[in-house]
Amino acid sequence: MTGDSSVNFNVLNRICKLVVVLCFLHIAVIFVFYVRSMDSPFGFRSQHSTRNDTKRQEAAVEPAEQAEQATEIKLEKCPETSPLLVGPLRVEFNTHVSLDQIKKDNPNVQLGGRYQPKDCEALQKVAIIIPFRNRDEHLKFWLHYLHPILQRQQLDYGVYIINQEGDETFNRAKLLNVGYVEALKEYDYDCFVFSDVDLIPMDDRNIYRCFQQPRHLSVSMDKFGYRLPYNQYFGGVSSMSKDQYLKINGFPNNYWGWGGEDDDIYNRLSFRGMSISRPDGEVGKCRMIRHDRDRQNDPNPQRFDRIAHTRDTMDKDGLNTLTYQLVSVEKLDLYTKITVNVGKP
Ligand code: UDH
Ligand code: NGS
Repeated sequence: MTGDSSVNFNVLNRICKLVVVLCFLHIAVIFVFYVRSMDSPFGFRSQHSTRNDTKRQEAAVEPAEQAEQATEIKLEKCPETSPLLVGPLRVEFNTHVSLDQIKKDNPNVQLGGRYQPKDCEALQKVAIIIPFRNRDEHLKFWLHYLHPILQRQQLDYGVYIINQEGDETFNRAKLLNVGYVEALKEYDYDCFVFSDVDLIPMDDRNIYRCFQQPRHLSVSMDKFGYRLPYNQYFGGVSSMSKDQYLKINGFPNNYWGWGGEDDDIYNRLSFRGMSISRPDGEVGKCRMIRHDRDRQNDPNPQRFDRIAHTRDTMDKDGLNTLTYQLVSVEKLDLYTKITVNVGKP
């Protein structure tokens, strides 16, 4: 063997050793990264982890990682028809209900009357807006019946009681406008259900959500013999998407006292080319809690004149002219109470 060839052999030998070492190093690095990418002790994670599994994982990791996982584990959308619905319901108002009991019966309702389904992502984010003054007994019945129904409907919802401060004439439509604005300050709602406090649905298939067209939900009330009182009737309970509500400049602010504001809203919708969607008469059955006429809510003598001029007034009176003084926002166990001074006629 010549001197030159022995030098070449040594160089080749060293290069081979270096390549082998580099290969081992490479494999080691890959192995370390592989192990670090696992988050269970056995390096195995199911794609379809259950809600409980998710909770256990969250408990075991640091907050920063939790945030990362929250975006990673996305719930599936809820089905179009909730499997939890039961259909017709018995609704009666002769028993006593207490807020404590309602709270116990609805442990998954969060502070402020908020709820989100646990196992799926709700199809809509619904703010339920209730105009209110001195109707605490009715509100208890409403909460008692509606919280379980809304949860079975798999909605991501919040309940907003818009309480008119003082003794001035009541203004239902203006309170509803306030509810729309205040609810949106809190959450990115895409649907608004406007409900009187004394109306309870008798079938949970009457879904408190929004539809392609504005929806009238209280279509067959006991007090009207389970029929519509007239075709254009839009009072009681209705729903509108944000887009539908914005198209009509919200509701009128200048209907003080009882009557006509719901007809004005109906006019607004039809002048903007929308039609009314309704559940069928069976699903749309509901009961009203009987009561006397409220103080400071006498029939408004101007209502007929006002509804005759909706076309001219709707762009000049509504969401774009809404003014009010916010008095308080209280996050209670079963609802958010927003007290407001809406002024006087
Ligand atoms: N509302 C209050 N407080 C009031 C007035 C109205 O909370 O003082 C709210 C409440 O949500 C009610 C809604 O506004 O359900 C509509 O009230 P309304 O007076 O326009 O309608 P309602 O059908 O009563 O409740 C109509 C008068 C009934 C007279 C019955 C006489 N037997
Ligand atoms: C109409 C009112 C509506 C009211 C409806 C039902 O006459 O505001 O009766 O009232 N329209 C006018 O007065 C112009 S109820 O029987 O529920 O008290 O919603």
